[in-house]
Order: sequence, then structure tokens, then C-alpha cells
Amino acid sequence: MAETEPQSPPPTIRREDYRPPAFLVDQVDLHLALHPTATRVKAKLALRRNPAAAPAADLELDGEALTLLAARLDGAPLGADRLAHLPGGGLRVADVPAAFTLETEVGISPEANSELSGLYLSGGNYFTQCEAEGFRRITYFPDRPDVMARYTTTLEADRAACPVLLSNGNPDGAGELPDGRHWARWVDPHPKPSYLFAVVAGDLVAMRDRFTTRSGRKVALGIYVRKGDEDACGHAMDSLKRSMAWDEDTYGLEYDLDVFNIAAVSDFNMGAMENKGLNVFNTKYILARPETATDADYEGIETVVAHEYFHNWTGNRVTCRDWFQLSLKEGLTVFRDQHFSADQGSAAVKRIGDVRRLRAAQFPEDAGPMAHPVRPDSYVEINNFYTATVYQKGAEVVRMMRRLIGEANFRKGMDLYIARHDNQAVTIEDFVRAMQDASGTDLSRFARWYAQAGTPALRVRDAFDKASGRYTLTLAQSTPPTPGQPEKQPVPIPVAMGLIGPDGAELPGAGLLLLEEAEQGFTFEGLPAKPVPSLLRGYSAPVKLSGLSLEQLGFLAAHDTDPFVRWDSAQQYATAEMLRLVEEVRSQKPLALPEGLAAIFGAALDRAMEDPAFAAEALVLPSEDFVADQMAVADPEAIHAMRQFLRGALGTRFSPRLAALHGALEETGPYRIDGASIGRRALRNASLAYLARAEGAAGAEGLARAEQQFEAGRNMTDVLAALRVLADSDSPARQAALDAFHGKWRHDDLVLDKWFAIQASAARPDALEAVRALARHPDFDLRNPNRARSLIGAFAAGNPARFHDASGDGYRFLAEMVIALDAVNTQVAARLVSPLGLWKRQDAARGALMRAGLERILARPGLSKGTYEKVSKSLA
Ligand code: 0A1
Ligand code: ZN
Repeated sequence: MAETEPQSPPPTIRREDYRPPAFLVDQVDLHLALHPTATRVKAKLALRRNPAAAPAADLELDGEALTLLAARLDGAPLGADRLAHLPGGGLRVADVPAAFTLETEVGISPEANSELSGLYLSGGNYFTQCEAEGFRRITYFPDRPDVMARYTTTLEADRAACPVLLSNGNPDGAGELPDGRHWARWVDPHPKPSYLFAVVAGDLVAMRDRFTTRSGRKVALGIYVRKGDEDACGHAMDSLKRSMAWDEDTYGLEYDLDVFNIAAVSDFNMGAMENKGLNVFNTKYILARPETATDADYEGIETVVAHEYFHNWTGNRVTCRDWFQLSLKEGLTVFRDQHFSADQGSAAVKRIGDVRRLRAAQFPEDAGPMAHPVRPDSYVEINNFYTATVYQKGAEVVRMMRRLIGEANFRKGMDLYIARHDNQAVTIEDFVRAMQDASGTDLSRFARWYAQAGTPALRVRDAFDKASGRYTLTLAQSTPPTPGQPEKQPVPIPVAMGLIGPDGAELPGAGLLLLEEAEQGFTFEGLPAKPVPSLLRGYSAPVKLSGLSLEQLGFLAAHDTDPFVRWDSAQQYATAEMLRLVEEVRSQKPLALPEGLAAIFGAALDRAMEDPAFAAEALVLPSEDFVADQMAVADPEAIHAMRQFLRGALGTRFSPRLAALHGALEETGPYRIDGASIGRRALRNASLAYLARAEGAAGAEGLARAEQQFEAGRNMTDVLAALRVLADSDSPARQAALDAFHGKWRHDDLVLDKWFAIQASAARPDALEAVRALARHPDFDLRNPNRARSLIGAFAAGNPARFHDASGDGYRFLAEMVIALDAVNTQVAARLVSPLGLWKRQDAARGALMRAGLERILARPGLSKGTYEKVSKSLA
């Protein structure tokens, strides 16, 4: 047998190498005859040479996993002398005229498509996913976002198997065909990039509604799901209508087609996709019933439905010139969905959740081997750059810009951006320029936020001169080096702030400081006494603030008028105490509950009923990963022991009040998903979790309450919170509860995902064994991304104590799973690599074991380029 050829590494794509496309496509006429293993795709493209590009004699089209059946140029068949297959699957047509039509016919197999990119089957129905580069798996095409074309799509399929035939745009006829087949045509009047193309076909049913835009356009809304799920679309539909109204009210942006359809699919690589007029959603972000969906699920649906809808303007009408500009649509659209959700309920609680997610996902990315700017400079596999940095940090950058130029100017800037660039594929510079021109503010330095990776550290010092009443705040910034960027420049950091007097009253002087240099002093005159500075109100910049004393943090936690700073100061206070306790665990000292922390916790309980949603956030201790991120060398065992100790000690100390809250907040009425009800359930379940960890009788009472709450089964939020408490305990009721849950929900995929995830993230000593057994469970399916993530992702990213087991078994498990998955679905495989990449944070022994896991993956012959990129960069 021949030796395997040594593989040459896949090429790196660089932003600086961008060249305009040699050919443009004005019109695309597609005809898809759907068949599970032999779908035929006919494409007729009206092409012309791009006057803005260097002239080329040959046309090169992207293609992947296509079988070419026929090709014609201006009606004449193209022979082998004019056609060449390119490495990777593309097609070259030699010697083409300045303008022409190209017709191709290809064969594809949706059934063989486990990658879930291009046209694939899920539960017998057809779906497409074309972002970023999936359209080339459907037909030969210049598959890049700066080629915008008008599409008509005709679908043909067996009527019994596929009564529903959907594509982008407006419907334009349908009819019968011989042999039980039928057809439908869709016309999309708006030019679009190929990544927004979509087809959905199969045996689906629709929940329907209507929306009239403010200029009077009547839009037919449809959410397509599998039979039996029609009753679970109400929240998604309601979220959609609220999103449509919000975008009109907030940005004057109206919907632009006669239909807006959403189709839900159980096999999907991401959350959802904004295809023009036909969004495709992971069922996780559509289906919700009180018995099956948690409050977090309801919130996720609202956010993701809004996000995809908002893309219609920020992404679809104005799109990206190339994939380096991804944050142009994603950062802006995340900012818009965050703003929308904040407007639907408590803005402060929403902001706290968003910042928590930023710190949990983006900060580690920015400090790890994959760190990249919001606008990356290079990539190997673009699918690896749908990251927390591009999405969440990108949204923070837009938010900062809005704070700098003001709300009214930001709105003007949005209007200008859309007026200038409607139906264009543009760059981040174009967006910043619109904001600059509309506001008259020079944003050239601010643009560094898009170019520089790494989380800036912001350090504060202060001084007070009693005699003159002058108070000086000195702010200093520095950004750590990241791969490929050893030196960093200062970035403009907007610091929203206030001053709090010793009596807790807000003093004059609140406002916005702009730190533009490495270090700057800001003075405040005429103060009667030394104030405590309240900094980064509303989290005005995505930076790590330090320099306040424990005393100042405790004071802000109690007195600040800004709810975000109140919450964050308590978190920072807890973090400092937790870091101290970790050292005590390491030197085997007995641990004691820090009284300052107990006081903050007690005060949060005292005020809990004023704002239960806020209180629920305030009661949660910083996560184990967050604490690890603050250490030079993490110690997962010690961190876990410390945090478990604290949870138990707080539960014990406050058990009467926790029990009282749990009792008082019991719901008797119907399930409601308004912010107030969600907040009360969150507070009640946070109380339960502490109570169940208390020592002695209180803890036993907590577990008994959990059992009762599990059995009462009023809604999935309460059931799951109770099950989580039991799954994390040694209660004899634990296994029975897990079994009962499985027995009841084994036929509901989304609920079963929760059952897998709860066990994978339970920090019991036997967790990995349980996870390995679950990977062999008949209900486990590596091919389903939600299921794979619920087990593997929940363990590797959500169970630090067990993933980092000193034996290295957790790392070995993840490496095995990534290897198995890479043969099935490379996108999901590559995403799951991330936890192994953070080996620099661990001690030398763990670091070596983590690297061994990465090396094992890398040694695998035939590894995909996406997984290769993640693993090789993680080892560098
Ligand atoms: N644009 C979508 C995200 C998305 C990206 C890639 C996908 O397939 C590989 C699917 C969805 C969004 O931001 O929601
Ligand atoms: Zn998006």
C-alpha cells in the first residue's frame, strides 16, 4: 500500500489580497429537481466582465462536490477543450466573451451531505445552508459576497414527499407535473449575494400570520415546522412581529417583500440563518411550549428571531464585500438585537447577561491562540471566524461608537450608511465613514478597535486633595500582545462615569471621559470629600477594569445608582475574595466565609423583591472559568473546591431567607414569559440552588424542595432548575429523576438535549465516565449538531473541574470526539476544539496533556482544513 502523501497545509487567505471579481452576474435562473441522492440543478447565469477588475480571458467558478452533467455558453454546448476542473472542485471556462449566458447542469446528493452545508436532508426534508461558502455545493458560481445577482428559482419535487416548496423572494406560480411531481417558482426582486440563497422543501406545516408595514405593504408571515409542532411557534411569531415594528420605529426600516418565511430544522450547524425572505432556523430557536422550553429558551428565540430579521437591512440589503468584513453585518446586527431585547424588558438585566456572555466567551478567545481582530487579517477556513470576537466584540464596538457620537447622530449615520450603500457589498470602513460623516466626529483613531486584537486592560488610580477639594482620576490602558500583533497602540476608550459621595449620594461630575492616550488624568474640582468613582457605567467599553480597592468595590455594590456597576462591583469583589480563597485551598488552610462577601450577598437578598431579575444576577458567583482567567496559572481543582465551599457556606448562612424566598416566589397562576415573571423564577431557582448546598437540615430541605419542584413539573424552567440541583447532588433521588425525565421526554429532541447537557456539566467525580457512557447511548447521535454540542460541548466547555481532570482523560475524550466528528461535520468538529486551545492557562502537566490531545488530532490523516487551522494555531 502506498504511503499517504504528506499533506501540504491549506492556503491562508489574506485581506490585503482582495481583488474585485473578474465577472459579475446580473441574473440567475435556477431549476432544482429534488431527489434524495440525485438532485439535478440547472443554472442559467447572465455574466459580464467587471469593468472594475483586471481583464481575464477565462471564467473561474467555485464548485464543490458537484458532478457536471452539461454546460453551454450562449446556447452552444461547451466541450472538454473549453472546460477544466479546478483543484477543490471549481470549474474554468476558457476564453469567454465580454457578456454571455452560461448554462450548467450538475448532480448532487443531499442524502450524502452530513456537512450540513449546501443542500441536505433532515428528517426527510430538504434544507440549504449557503453562508459562508455553501452555494458552491449547489451549483458552479462565483461564490463570494461581492457578486450580487437577481434570482429566480424553480423547484420540482414529488408532491407527496414535498408538498411545500420554498425559496427566496415572492411566489411566482406553481403547478402539477406528470408522475406525481409538482413545481413552484420564486422570484426575488432584490439583488443578493449567493450566501443568502435558500431552498426548503418537504412535508412541513405552517403557522401563518400577517404584518402590515407602516407604508401599507401587507406581508404574509409563515413559520414552517414539522407536523405536530405548529402549536410551538407562537412565541417566535410574536417575536417576529415585534421585531418588524421595532425596526420601523427605531430605524425607519421596513420589510421589502410580500412574504417573510421561516423554516425550522433539527439538523443545523448554527443558531439560524438570514436568507433573503426565507430564514432557516435551528428548531432550538423556534419551538417553545411552557412544558418544554425554559425562560432562557424563550429569551433566545426572541433574540435570534430579531437578529435574523434585522439582517434584512444590515447584511442583506447592504452586505459584505468579502468575509473579512463579517462584523460589518454581524457586530451591527448583534448590537441591534441586543438593543431590541433591552427595549422589551429590563435593560439593565439584559446588559448584565450580555456582558456575562462577552466575558465568558470573547475574553478567553481574545487571550488565546485564536485571538483575532474584529476585522481579521487572514483566515484558512472562514467558518472558524464566526466567533465571539466578530459577533460580540463587534457589537461592543458599534455600541461604543454610538456612545461617542450620541444616539441622534448614530441614527443619522445609519440612515446615511443605508442611503449610500443600499444593494452594495461594502466594508467596515464604509460603515465607520458614514458614522463619521453624519456626526462630524473624527473616528479614524476609533477604527483601531476593528484592527487590534486583545482585551485592553484599564487601570485606575485616584487622589484627593482635601484643602482644594480637587479630585484626580488617572486612567491608564494597555493591550496585551496577541498572535501576529506584538505591539499595541492605545484605543479610544469611552468611560461613562459618576462620583459617589461618602454618604452614598451621587455627586456632580457624572459624564463621559474619553481615554485616548496610554495614560490620562481627569480632574474634578470643588468636592467636599473624597468620592468613590463609578466607572464604565452600563459597561461603556469592553475592557478589564482594575485598581479599585475591595472597600471601594463593596461601597459601589451597595450604593451606585448605575445597576450595571452595582452588579459588576459585587462580581469584582467576589472575584478578589475567591482568588484569595483559592490560595488558601492550595495551602490547605481551612476556609471561612468572607464576611464582606456575606454582607454583599445578604444585602442583595434584603433587596431581592425590589427587582428579582437583578437580584438573581447579583446572587450568582463569578464562574470557575472567570476566576481561572484572572490567575497566572489556573488550578481547576482548587477553584472548584473553593466555589463549592462558598456556595455551601452562603447557603448555610442564609438558609432561612433562601427558603423563605423559594416559598414566597412559588407560582400558582398560569405560566407567563414577561420579564417580571422570568425574574421571579430566576430568583426562586437561584435560592433553591444555594439552599440545596447548605449543610445539615437546611440542605436536606433544599433537596426535598428540589424533588418536589421536579415532580410538580409546572414548567421547564422550574423542572430543569430542580433537576440540575439533583443532578449535581448525591441525593438518592438523583438517578430516579434523571430516568423519569428521560422516560418522559425521550421523543422530544430539544428536551433530550437538555438531559444530555445536564449530566455532562454536573461536576461529580464520575462525570467523565457518565459522559463516555452517554456517547454510547442509543439516543446519542454525533451527526446531529445540537446533540453533539449538548454532550461534548457541555462537558468540555461547561464542566471545567472534570474536563481538566489531572489524568488528562477529559482531554483524550475531547480529542477522540473531534476526530470522529471531523469525518462527519467539519464545522462542528472545528468549533469543539476551542477548549483544548487554552492550554497556556493551565499548569505544565495539564498543558502537556492538552497539547498531546491537539497533536493526536493533528496526526489524523485527511483532517479538514477547518479543524487543521484550529488545531495548528492552538499548538503554535
Ligand atoms: N449569519 C448567521 C450565522 C450563520 C453562519 C454560518 C452558518 O452556516 C455555516 C449558519 C448561520 C447569523 O448570524 O445568524
Ligand atoms: Zn448574524
